[in-house]
Amino acid sequence: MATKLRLLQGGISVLALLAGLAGCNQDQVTPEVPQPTETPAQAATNRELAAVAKALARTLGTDATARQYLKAEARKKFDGDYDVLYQPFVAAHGEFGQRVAAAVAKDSSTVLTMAEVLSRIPTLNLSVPVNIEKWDAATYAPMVIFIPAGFNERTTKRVKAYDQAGNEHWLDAKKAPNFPVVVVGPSERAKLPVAARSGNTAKSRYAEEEKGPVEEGGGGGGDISPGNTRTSGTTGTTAGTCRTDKQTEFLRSLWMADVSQYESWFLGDPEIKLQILSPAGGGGTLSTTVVEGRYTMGRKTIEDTYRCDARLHYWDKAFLGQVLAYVWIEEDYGDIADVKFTFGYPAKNGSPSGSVEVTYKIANHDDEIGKGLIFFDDCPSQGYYSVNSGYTEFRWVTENRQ
Ligand SMILES: [Ca+2]
Ligand SMILES: [Ca+2]
Repeated sequence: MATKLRLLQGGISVLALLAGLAGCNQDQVTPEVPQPTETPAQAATNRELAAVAKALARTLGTDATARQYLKAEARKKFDGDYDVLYQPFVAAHGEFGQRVAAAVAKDSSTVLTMAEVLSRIPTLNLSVPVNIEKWDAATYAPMVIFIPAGFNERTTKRVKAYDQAGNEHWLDAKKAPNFPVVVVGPSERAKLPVAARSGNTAKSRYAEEEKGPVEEGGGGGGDISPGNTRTSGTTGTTAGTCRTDKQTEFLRSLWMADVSQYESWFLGDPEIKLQILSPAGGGGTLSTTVVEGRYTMGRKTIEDTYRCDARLHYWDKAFLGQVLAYVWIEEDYGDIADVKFTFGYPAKNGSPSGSVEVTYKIANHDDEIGKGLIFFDDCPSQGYYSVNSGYTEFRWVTENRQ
């Protein structure tokens, strides 16, 4: 998980927010609180991102046409969210890109050029995660925030925003403001690499692979929010008959108590990845990935119930065995590394205790929601599987059928 960030201290002036907004947003400027120390590398990255955010706020502030283009492009939701990749955008709006680059070059807090920033972050992304429909782009200059290196949904209390005059503001990291904000940072969804000349042809691994939600109608996969389940609380498993050998597993629904525990408002909708692994066997054989599924949905949808009918895998016990490991991740971005993990499990239903080992991939900024073992012969007693508790609880429902 990402290490924590000490937000840059010193010289911070909490100025009145933009005219017309000050009255309703005072409570969104949070008091200064001690933050964990950022590493020198994170501090350097944040200086670069701050220079880009400042340059964008300044340039957008003086260019109504660019604002209108940005709003129009974001509303296209090319990857399923209000995202616009920076390189294709400036390839189509060259003068805007040149002005941003000139503003970055003039900024004394960084020695990097915009071209160098883009070579390090080729999928640099602009998004308008909240209040885009309220945004009168012809007249309103939005503040711009950057996603700081070391950002962590659980611990970061506030994020820095710049207005068009270069003033700094602090926004609450937990609670979305009620005005539009432009967010700059690495894309959470685009595939690498993106060539500057490619036009707006970048692909999203989410837009391509998402299994759309389905209306409830026949079959399981019902509501799993606490208001709609028989009982709330932790879920156990009991020996049951929810599976038949040589049938297919489907993912029917997902639920989170509080999506902001895993994805802040300025990161838009959640990107949920499920990796199902067949554990390592004897003789040093490696674990193998059976399924790698990606699901995205509105923030409110998953806090209610996200219903889907996504095929996961065929379960033939003779081939896949009795147990599979589930790893749930909320994908952000970053460098990807292998994680080796050993799951222990107790004796149950007449079977002895044991342990299994799996190796899975996670990026250094991703949020691991949870992981656990799913046994063929164990069925969730509440009808759903669950990890964590309280605000961080996450539930899912599977169905085994022809
Ligand atoms: Ca996240
Ligand atoms: Ca997101």
